[in-house]
Amino acid sequence: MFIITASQVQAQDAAQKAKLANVSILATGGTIAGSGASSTTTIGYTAATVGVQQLIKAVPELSKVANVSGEQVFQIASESMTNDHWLALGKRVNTLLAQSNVDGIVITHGTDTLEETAYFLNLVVKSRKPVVLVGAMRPSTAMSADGPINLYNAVLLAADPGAAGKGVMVAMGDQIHGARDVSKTNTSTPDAFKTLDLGMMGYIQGGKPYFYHVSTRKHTADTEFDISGLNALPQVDIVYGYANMNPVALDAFVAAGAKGIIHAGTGDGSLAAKVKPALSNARKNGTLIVRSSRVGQGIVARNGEANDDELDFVVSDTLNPQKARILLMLALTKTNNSKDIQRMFYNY
Ligand code: DAS
Repeated sequence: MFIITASQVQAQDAAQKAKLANVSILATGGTIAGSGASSTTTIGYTAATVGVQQLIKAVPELSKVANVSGEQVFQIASESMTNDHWLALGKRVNTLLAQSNVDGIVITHGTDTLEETAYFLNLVVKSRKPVVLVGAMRPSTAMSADGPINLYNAVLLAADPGAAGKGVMVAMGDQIHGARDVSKTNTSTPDAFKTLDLGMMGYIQGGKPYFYHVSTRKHTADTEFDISGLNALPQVDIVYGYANMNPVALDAFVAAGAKGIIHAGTGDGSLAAKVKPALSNARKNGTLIVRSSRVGQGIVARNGEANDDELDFVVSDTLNPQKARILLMLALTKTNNSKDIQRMFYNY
């Protein structure tokens, strides 16, 4: 009969742990940490109520794919995420990734602004180690909650050496998306996160990631942006284009001190006749203007729907308005030169 002693079991456990990657889970709130009145409550629940240790305890399988540690950095619904939250999170991520005992990071997050936090981190993380954002479309108390499997997939992705150097990723619904091009495309269904025209990165299947695409744009270790010395980001606001639009919102943002404006225009970033003079005046008074589009897919072409050279505007390329705002905020921490900023929109 083969008898194994307690110390041999401990030695085996230690050997097993030594083989696994160390993944830090940073929890910020959201539906993945949400709870509802019953198992059929998939709307009208409360986001950001379940703590990080409970999230980890609910998925015991995590210990088979990584040595995980949990940290509650915030506990908010992500529609209330602010620049201050982003700066604190970005600095914490960079501090942890600089440690040799941290191999990857998973951030649990609300889905409403998950794509924005992911893109912000894609521009400020100074490491090639994997950073994966994950959320859920159903609260933890719901029947067929997607949070546990999404968290399991996110941790195994962050623990996988093949995930290094690919930029910040989003793991939702068994899919791997790149931070730059993913967006939430549905208010409530579990398949809400999609990378439409530009293609998602791959799948997570049977406990393994499979990669098919990587971004051609600069990110993470190649970034020129540094938030280590920043305590605030320049104010940049978004005006939304629509039929019968007027310049009231634009004028109010400029009067309130916005350093940049993202114009989420109709079509190819078109400017309504009533709004163009106000945009041009704002630019002449020093506000940086970026022409983006409400459409969500496609290139906003320079000198297409407006003479950007003459107006001294920047175009957002394929970045949606909410991501263009993030890049412009970081760009304005380095320069006010519109040509240099346009280069950044073609690089990131
Ligand atoms: N309010 C949403 C948020 O926190 C809930 C969610 O989908 O995560 O983003």
